[in-house]
Amino acid sequence: MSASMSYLERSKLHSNPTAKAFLELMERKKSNLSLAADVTSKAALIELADKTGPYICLLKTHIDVVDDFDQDLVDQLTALAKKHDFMIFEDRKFADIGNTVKLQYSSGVYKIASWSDITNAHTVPGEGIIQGLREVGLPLNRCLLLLAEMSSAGTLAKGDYTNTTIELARKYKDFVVGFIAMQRYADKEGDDFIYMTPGVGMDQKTDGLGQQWKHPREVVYDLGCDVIIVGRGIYGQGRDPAKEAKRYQEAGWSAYLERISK
Ligand code: 5BU
Repeated sequence: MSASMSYLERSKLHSNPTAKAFLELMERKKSNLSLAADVTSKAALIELADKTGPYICLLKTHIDVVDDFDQDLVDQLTALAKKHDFMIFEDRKFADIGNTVKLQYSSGVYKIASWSDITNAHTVPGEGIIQGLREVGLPLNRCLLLLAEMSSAGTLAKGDYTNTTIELARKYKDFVVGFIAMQRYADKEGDDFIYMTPGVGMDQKTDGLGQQWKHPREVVYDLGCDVIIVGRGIYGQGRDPAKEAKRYQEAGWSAYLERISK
């Protein structure tokens, strides 16, 4: 697969049903924007998801930062996902041994596997983490992104670590559908990974805590990534989330159209 193929063309060739549905959704909605909804109350999260819903393909959550989390929040978010046609990605960044992540993914307060279409994991523990998550997620038609790189200054996820992560993704292709990455990597025969990139913002470069923001065009057109993940650029202080979401959707989509017509 090449960076110049459309999401729709890629969806036709993709073997993972959730990745296939996600690529179709992006094309149908003309959106490669994921909202990073890092707010701490249930009401704020629901309001933000509803306001930005028309413009996003993916709602990215950190469900453990919500003070008043309950099952009703999950029910409301999944109803909004249906209403606005987006998927849900719990950015859980699992990082433990296979047996533990199985429990963390399926059980506890959040029961992530029961509602989150996509989740992600570090590869620090080795391939057991993928095997554990896969045992829970595959029967539920879920899929996984591996953290191949991070957006933050001084990240240790680079070089050999990133290369080994890519090899692990190839080994578990039925469940691993892409990466959190800062660039598209060279494809091998049969690869079609979805590249999701955080650290995207049009108005500021850094947040003083290590985050580094790039322009959507740089991420999608220059670096070949598929999904821009935007948080504070959309809901930060003084911003109108619907207006900003529309602005990021347009920037991300026009960079994609430019890329596939290269
Ligand atoms: P921001 O407000 O646009 O900076 O939010 C970025 C989001 O992406 C936030 O939820 C982070 O936890 C998440 N993130 C990131 O910023 N960098 C990374 O490498 C990874 C996730 Br992985």
